[in-house]
Amino acid sequence: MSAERSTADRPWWRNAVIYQVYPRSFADADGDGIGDLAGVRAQLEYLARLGVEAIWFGPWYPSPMADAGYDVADYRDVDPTFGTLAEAEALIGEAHALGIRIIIDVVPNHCSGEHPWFQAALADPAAPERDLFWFRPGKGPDGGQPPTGWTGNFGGGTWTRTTNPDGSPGDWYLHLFAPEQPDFNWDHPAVRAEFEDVLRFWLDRGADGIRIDSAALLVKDPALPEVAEGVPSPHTDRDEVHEIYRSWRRITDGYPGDRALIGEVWLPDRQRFADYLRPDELHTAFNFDFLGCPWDAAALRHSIDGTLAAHEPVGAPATWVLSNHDVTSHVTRYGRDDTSFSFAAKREGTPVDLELGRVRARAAALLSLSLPGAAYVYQGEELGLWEAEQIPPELRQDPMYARSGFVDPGRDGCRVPIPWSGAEPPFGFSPPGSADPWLPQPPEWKSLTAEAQDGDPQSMLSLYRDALAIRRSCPALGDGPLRWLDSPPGVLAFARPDGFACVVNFRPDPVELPAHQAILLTSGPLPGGRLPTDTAAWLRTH
Ligand code: TEU
Repeated sequence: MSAERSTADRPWWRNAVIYQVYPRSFADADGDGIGDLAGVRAQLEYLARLGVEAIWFGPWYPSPMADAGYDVADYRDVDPTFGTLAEAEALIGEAHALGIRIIIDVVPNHCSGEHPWFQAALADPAAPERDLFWFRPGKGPDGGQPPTGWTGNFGGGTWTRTTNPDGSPGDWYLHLFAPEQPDFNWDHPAVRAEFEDVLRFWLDRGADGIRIDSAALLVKDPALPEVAEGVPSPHTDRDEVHEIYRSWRRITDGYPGDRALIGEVWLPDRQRFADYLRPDELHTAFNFDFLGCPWDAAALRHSIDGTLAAHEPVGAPATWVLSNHDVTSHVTRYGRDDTSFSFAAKREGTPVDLELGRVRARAAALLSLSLPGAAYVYQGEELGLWEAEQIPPELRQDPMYARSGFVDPGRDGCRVPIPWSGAEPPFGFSPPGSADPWLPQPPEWKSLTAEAQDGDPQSMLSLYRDALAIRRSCPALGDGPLRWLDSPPGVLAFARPDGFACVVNFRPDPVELPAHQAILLTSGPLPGGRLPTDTAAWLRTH
């Protein structure tokens, strides 16, 4: 050990490799074509063998599934499609027995239109539940115009008009996402109290962390002004939102063990982003700057430096994310001409070289898994799954697709059920004789099943297993310092404590490896001992 303090005694969330399970698409045990908790329980050994330290579950709550479960009707139960609350409790216990932590997804910005509070609010314009949401009269002579002209996150407007019990047109209500997802009014103390209780509900059941959906959106300007350049947004990243997370931090701090609050905070301004990670607020947040970054040495170095510099003053660890259930798979992104990601330009259907994307995704895995902080692995990333761009329009389910007027392809292509085994769909996702998977799997995935990759030392699955095993045996990876090493333009090389180095070559020509004692792992072959284009190496330097 060097003088560096060991990371082994730091809280898990500063270092962990966290695997994102998207419950609908992970494993289907009951044969309805939709993943479930029994399916996850049957695959916990797979995740333990992969070597992840925590699992983040997407929402598993009762939901009409207008937004794949991000429309929650009951925050204290499990949807029958996925199983029961008792099964969730059993799953948490089984994961803990395997040394795996559990992170629950909490969706506080909005609920489902089927939530009892919203149903009560709709039923009677005089109901007190009305104040728990944003009901407002419309503009114009008949109130026929929405209260604001804001654009929703799924496209379209953010207000839907209600009908009064007598059949007359009524007030409008706010929804930053789909109309089936009414926004809560966080100025109301009952909303705050409710979510504090929901947090306790899951922390009491052993949750080690809470992933906070749309964390920057909760507070709105009650004056409801229009969005305008140069003034704070009326609905995103309001200063008042921080008080909510201070109260949540007081709750997690009151629990034994290290319970973590993890924010989904999409903000272009790194400083504003880091404000969420001040010592009395969230523990960590997803690093979407890195996710959206093109496959380019200078751009990635800029993103890494900017990330570390923003986190340093608040003392929070960075996180590294390549993919999730909202974005185009990075195998596909990295196989395109323009390798960046943004919601505004998803580029579906543009030419893609999947082999190139695969090679780069392998290098990206070694890069992201050796940077300081925690790292996320989205389910199927360890299999090298690419974006399913060929889903027929009539099978697409994401509300983003329809609400954008069928312009945005939506997010179904990164949510396709996992191929586990066998030579044809459903590839062991569901038991034999089941309903079709809720989204069709590309037949070409037969070479990407977990079974097909299991014994192959060159497979993506083996690369992830090997990388995670090395990371576990080297506690100095994860949280801690990073030092850039001298390298030619187009090569990223950095040292981590205790004699570890990572080198990634983005140049068109092979390069020599820096001085080293041993090669621990490479993302591809090293012809002539040199590091080829789009290849990464982990080295022991002393
Ligand atoms: O996503 C939130 C989200 O993607 C936005 O905050 C984002 O800034 C915007 O879409 C960019 O235009 C979360 C979930 O991850 C997603 O799956 C849900 O659909 C969404 O919240 C609503 O709950």
